[in-house]
Amino acid sequence: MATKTLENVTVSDAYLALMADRGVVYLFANAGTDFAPMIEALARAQALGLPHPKPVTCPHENTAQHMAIGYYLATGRPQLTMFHVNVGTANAINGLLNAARGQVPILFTAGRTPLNEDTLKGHRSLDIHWTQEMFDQAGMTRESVKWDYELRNAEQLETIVDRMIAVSMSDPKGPVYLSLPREVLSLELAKFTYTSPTRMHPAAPSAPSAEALDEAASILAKAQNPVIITNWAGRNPGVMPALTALAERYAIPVVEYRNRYIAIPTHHPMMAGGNPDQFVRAADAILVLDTAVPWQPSKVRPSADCKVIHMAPDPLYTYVPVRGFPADLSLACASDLGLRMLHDAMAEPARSNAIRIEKRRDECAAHHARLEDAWARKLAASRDSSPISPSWISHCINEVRSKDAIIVKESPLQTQYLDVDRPCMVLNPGAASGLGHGMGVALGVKLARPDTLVIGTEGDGAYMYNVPVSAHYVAAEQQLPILWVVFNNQRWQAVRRATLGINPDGYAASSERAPLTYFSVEQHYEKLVEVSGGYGERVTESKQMLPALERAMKAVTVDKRQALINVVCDVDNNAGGD
Ligand SMILES: Cc1ncc(C[n+]2csc(CCOP(=O)(O)OP(=O)(O)O)c2C)c(N)n1
Repeated sequence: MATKTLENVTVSDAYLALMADRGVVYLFANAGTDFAPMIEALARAQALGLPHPKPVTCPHENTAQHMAIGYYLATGRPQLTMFHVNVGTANAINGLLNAARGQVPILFTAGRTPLNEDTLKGHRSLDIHWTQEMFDQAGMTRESVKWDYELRNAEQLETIVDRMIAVSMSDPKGPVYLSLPREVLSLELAKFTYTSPTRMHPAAPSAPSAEALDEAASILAKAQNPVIITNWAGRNPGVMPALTALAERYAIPVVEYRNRYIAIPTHHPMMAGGNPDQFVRAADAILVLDTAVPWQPSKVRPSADCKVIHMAPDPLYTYVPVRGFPADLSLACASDLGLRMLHDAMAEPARSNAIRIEKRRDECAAHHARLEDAWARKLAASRDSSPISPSWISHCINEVRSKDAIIVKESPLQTQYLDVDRPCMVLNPGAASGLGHGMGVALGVKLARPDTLVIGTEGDGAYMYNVPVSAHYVAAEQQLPILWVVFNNQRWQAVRRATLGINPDGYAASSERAPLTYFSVEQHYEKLVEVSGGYGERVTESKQMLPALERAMKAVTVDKRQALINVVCDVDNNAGGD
């Protein structure tokens, strides 16, 4: 067993060395007085050129948590964040909820108010060290983390760091929380020895049992009208090739209902759009792939004899208290692995259904052609519309982007106009819909992939939740030239839509200005990016859209500055509400 030894270090020094040894590259942080020993350790590591996670100063916790999510999505590695005691933890909880519901492994840490009033190095020295103390600081996070702990001493440091990483990276992945008391971080150690490389690895992904797999394969292979419904599966980069191959071979339509990631290419004939209703009604077999909510039970239900199969790392979504979708069979596995196994297992039972499968192939292609036709008609109508339509903005973004661009969606962006053809090209990781996720995610992706064009799309409401001054600051400081596009419809359309959904003929419906759903001050978001040296433009007419995007692209790709296009636009009239 190989070991490494550090001499004359603090627990903070040892902690940073361990994290670096375990492959943690960045520390996304927002500091406070609790960080004093950690900052000293970071400064020491920098001065002496020792391995350590590189600190990224995030002026707001929301930026840090979501950068961690973005960096994870681009690398598949666990990410480290650290915040100021209870108050920093509180500000970071929106990001925690998105990470938890999106199964993102974040090592979410925070300082802990000094425990001692006047003894031990690191003891209390400010009034806040009393007023910020809580009986159970981790309690704030407990419903959304897989594991939490408070570091007690140096002896357990290696076990705790390794356990955090192994737990968070095991399926279903998710955040863990560690609080770090100032006295423990300040402890001085003559010697610290640890195992390197680590001997504690995450659990290998699970696979369905042979019996369950055969049963699922038989149901899907023999079905007359099967459908696959997904919205999150595309977050696993292995899903798009596996799903496309399975859907193609057995001619099964794939509905991407309220898709946060995209699991099948836009123009694939088995891509059946975003509305599951007609498919659910007609289905005799449904595969719900990594999807917590496959349809709205108040709108549609499968027939009584339709078999419903769920496949996901946690197919029962045990974190949701109430979820009553039928589940004749639930396969707990990584979705790409499960799909590949299913593909092979369906070959034999599908033989007897070959005629129906071939007929279905034509039906799916015809359905897809109708979708393409409707998308094209909508786009043609939006080309010159005033105010600018979200379809036109989406199309123009697709026109100017480079082939390898990654697009982050926290906006009414219409993904059917993006010609998606590869995994994880579009990311919408606000799994809990905690708004304020898009900009941090875009920053994290760009940090991991500096040579890739990253486009962050924001609704105007969403943009403000991002604490944009914080996000633009990080973009400038870390030299992350991102193209930002704000869909500025001067309202919270999703909230308005939900209001009308409950009372279609009510007072709110009869007013364009129902309380708490609109912004009445003309907002010049293009000026906000200038605060951090970025390029900003405001666009109000459709024909300005492409030239403005081209100028912004030049700022991003040639001048290496972030750029923001503030597009004053219409509401998106075919999006679902959050
Ligand atoms: C942190 C947080 N607060 C409030 C909400 C509720 N909410 C959902 S969508 C939405 C409006 C978003 O506005 P915008 O980004 O402009 O998009 P639009 O709805 O206009 O398309 C709000 C306020 C939320 N999801 N998250």
